Amino acid sequence: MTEIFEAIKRSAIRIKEAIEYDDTGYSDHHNATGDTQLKLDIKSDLIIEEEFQSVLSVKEIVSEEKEEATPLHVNGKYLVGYDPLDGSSLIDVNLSVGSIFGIYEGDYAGSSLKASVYVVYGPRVELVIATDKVYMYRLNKQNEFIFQKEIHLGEKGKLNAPGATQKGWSKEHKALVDAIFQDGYRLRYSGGMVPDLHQILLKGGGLFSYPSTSDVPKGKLRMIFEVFPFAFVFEKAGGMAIDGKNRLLDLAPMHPHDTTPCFFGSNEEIKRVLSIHG
Ligand code: AHM
Ligand code: MG
Repeated sequence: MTEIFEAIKRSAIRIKEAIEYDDTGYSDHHNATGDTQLKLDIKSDLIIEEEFQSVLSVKEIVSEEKEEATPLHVNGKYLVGYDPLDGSSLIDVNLSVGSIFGIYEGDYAGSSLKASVYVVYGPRVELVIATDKVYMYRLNKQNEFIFQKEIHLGEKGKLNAPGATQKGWSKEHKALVDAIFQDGYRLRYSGGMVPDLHQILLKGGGLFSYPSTSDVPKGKLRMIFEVFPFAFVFEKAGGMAIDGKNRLLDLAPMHPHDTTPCFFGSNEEIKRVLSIHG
């Protein structure tokens, strides 16, 4: 697994440079979900593919930016699902973005996830690895990721990050979000799931939701590349991650780009979601 983490670190350093200096414009291509790809989405995807090509333990990779999986090493043990540049439409307004990786064994079910990693490209570059615990690193001037601390969620937090188009929310969901704000929670939502979830993790807890809505009944966020990796991080940090009713890591996608409603948070907030959506 270490060689996979090292490849992710090398990719992150190259992607950081691309974000800082490359053209932020759109390409002429679309990804499997139909989004027009930025030149930076395509470049980040290529960087990661290149770095994994030399990692013999990687059997196959599947990216948010590609329709199908790409086989790499027949005798490899792991499958890696990744979103090379999540929230990339925020780059032109200079907000933080991220890369997300899920390291699976056997198939891409939530229960097959062995580790997950995410990188935040913000004022600083930070990398979080979840295995048995959740470890945070920060990039220094010499381009080394230096260990900072373990991440633990409190039982209850103070932040609320309610995603998706509000006019498509169900009545129950709207009532839940209103009630949470009434209890004094503060709104924190940038539109980038990596920095939004990183903030909740580092500030001790809260709730991030991307529910089912009238326009996207199965939510927007993809299981393999976004939802499962973060569900793993939240559970290992002492929190919970559900689709409203079920534990997210008990789900399995039928297709690489399948999405699901999702709620990530500390235990009190997720119990509250269960009492309404469950
Ligand atoms: P992307 O993978 O196309 O960048 O989309 C994913 C992003 C997440 O980072 C974020 O949480 C979500 O889309 C925001 O969506 P919305 O603006 O609908 O709340
Ligand atoms: Mg994404």
